[in-house]
Amino acid sequence: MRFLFLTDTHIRGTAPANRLDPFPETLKLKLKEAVAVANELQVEAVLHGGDVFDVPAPSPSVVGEFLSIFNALQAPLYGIVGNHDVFAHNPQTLDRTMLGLANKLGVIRIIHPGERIYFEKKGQRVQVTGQHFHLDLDRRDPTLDYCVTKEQADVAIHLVHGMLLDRPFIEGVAHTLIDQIVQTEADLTLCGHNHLGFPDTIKDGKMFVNPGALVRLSNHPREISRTPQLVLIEVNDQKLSYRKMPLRSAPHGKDVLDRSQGEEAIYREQKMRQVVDQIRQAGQFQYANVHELIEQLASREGIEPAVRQIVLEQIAQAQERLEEEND
Ligand SMILES: [Mn+2]
Repeated sequence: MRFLFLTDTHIRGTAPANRLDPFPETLKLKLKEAVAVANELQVEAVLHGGDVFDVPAPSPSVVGEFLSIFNALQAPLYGIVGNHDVFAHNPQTLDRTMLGLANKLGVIRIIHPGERIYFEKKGQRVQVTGQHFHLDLDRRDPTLDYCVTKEQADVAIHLVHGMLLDRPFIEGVAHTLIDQIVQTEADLTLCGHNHLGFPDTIKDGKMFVNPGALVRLSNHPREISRTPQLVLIEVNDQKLSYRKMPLRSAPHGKDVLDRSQGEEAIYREQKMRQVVDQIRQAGQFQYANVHELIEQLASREGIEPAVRQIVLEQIAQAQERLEEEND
């Protein structure tokens, strides 16, 4: 039995500020390659780690062009919700987004927390679960989001759109360490969200993998040097194994990412470009900042979770109205 995993495709109709190539066309080639690999290897399912779209409601022409690529898949496409897929990073807004639409139409089948999807072949049973991004992820007890139990299956795979890392990261950035979740019964935990990925890790016989995003949106030096890749998962004799498959259609980072300003200026300039680029895209960055601000205010002032929830929901609705006006 085979499965193919990919994550963070960030489908969009324009090129990010740092890209030198026609980004949407490059992305189409990559997705077509992934579909061809899945069809050729006759996988049971393709699994997506979230951030299917770069913004919650891209234009219908962009959605149509890209989703029709997935339509060529012979196997079903399952996915989880990333922070970019929904308004104000709030998964409760899914039904108002293009990912929600794709889910309703059956192009992508969203796996919800607590739901178990089973695949059976030749006496082998594989369980797949998923945890979407949400506002408390990597902030609350990580076992609630990252740990699953294996129920009546030989092999369990768990998908999470969260900041899982193999080593401690910058203080103040919410993240979860693999060491905190080794009690999971998933044989393989597949992560998206952190675009650079982390080194493959095996702890207590369990595998933790983030292959990195399928796209390179920033000109971070590590984005320039890495090749976007797929993960091919095989289940044989009730045992799981996997291998990474670098995309043949992915151009070299140095050919598509603009680093003309010199290494030392990259970081400051990159931040500025990101702000401009994202404001252009329906104010995603502004709202991410508002979200952070509310989180900080709420924890400092001891504001009740229910009140915080109402505020976040209203921001999501405001962002949605703004996008409608822009359209
Ligand atoms: Mn992403």
